[in-house]
Amino acid sequence: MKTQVVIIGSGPAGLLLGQLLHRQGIDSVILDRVTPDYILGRIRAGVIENGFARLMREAGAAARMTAEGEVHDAVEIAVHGVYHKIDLAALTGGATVTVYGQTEITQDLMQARAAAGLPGFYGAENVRPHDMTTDHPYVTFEKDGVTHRIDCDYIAGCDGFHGVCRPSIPKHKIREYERVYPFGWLGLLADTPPVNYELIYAKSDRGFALCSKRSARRSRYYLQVPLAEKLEDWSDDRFWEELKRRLPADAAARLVTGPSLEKSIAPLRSFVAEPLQYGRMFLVGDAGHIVPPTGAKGLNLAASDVNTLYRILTKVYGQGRTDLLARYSEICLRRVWNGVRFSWWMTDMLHHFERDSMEDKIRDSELDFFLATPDRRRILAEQYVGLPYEEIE
Ligand code: FAS
Ligand code: PHB
Repeated sequence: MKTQVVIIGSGPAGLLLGQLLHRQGIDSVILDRVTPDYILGRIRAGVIENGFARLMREAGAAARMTAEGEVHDAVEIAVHGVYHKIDLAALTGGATVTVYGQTEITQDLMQARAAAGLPGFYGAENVRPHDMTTDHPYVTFEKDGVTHRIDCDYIAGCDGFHGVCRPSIPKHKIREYERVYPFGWLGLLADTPPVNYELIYAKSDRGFALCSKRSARRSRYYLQVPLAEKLEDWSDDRFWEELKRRLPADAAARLVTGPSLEKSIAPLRSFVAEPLQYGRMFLVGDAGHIVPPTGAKGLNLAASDVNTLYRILTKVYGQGRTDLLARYSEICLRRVWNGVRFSWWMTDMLHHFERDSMEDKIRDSELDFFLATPDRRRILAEQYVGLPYEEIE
């Protein structure tokens, strides 16, 4: 088999890239080691920056997001029961975010790819990139006991944090930066009406909580829990009682509880690999970086990487601009590090690390400082809605 770009990973990054390349007449084959249903069963992100929404429209996969996504012009930060509204649109000259689940995005992109009849292999085992530093890289994989080879011009490593692409780069050619947090997020999805229209990021003496949603009928909640916490120790009732204790009184009083559709504990880490490329292989999204979800940046940084690679490859194939290939990592990393810093900052200010320690008191003071005036809230708002994408000249 031969194609122009092999995309390893059929999560949002791989699917969005494949769709955008297709719209420019660039062929790709997408590989994933699991099934589409398994990918759709992973409950993850919920907040989409405008840059991501624009790419979905450019990919021709935005109809449902436009119809069902909720445009939000504010978020609430509740500190020990007191609300502080972050008026995103007013503070940023009109920028907003869209609340629309990653599962829906992935489904929309899968349907768009299928409708275009683009090739791909799910259940692809032992996927391996080869000869990335030559002009003729290729990828091998096994399917139903048969080994396949796909020759290509470029490899897009969209295979997430636990994928095969980043580890295939020689250790002396890559540097990794990591910070692991001493807690995780226990998430719960339920078919109950959300407690609030705007998202609520709540800091309390008992720990952080987040009230989000997937629609007017489906809620998504998170609780900060110690890393050692076991999912089986968290009944639905225990989750709902703990959430009420971390929310402002009015929200706790009106919270509608119900049976969980999904519950999971996600560890929190900040991670960046540098550079995000090796020869003709490019790391995209979680394959190259991870952020704690407090800033709603993980999925959105994947989208900005996709934007950079898509625009570079369009100029390579359309104008012979192969000079741009060497700039992929540098361009992506500028926005990635901004996202890593913002996500760390939000996590640091809103979570409890060591109670009543000097560090915790300083965190409280930093949060109070940045919530105190519109100019300071603007610093948070501009990063939450997403910094602009860099032009590819
Ligand atoms: P993904 O991990 O989504 O997709 C990678 C794909 O590659 C997968 O389908 C996998 O099966 C495939 N793959 C892996 N290894 C392979 C191999 N060897 N061969 C073939 N295929 C392979 N972000 C937010 O903004 N907000 C959140 O609330 C949030 N919550 C999260 C919760 C969890 C538990 C996790 C893990 C992440 C969360 N994220 C959140 C971040 C998440 O949304 C990611 O940023 C997003 O999934 C990134 O998309 P991809 O880069 O496509 O990687
Ligand atoms: C979500 O809805 O899953 C979500 C929203 C905002 C975040 C993190 C997760 O910051």
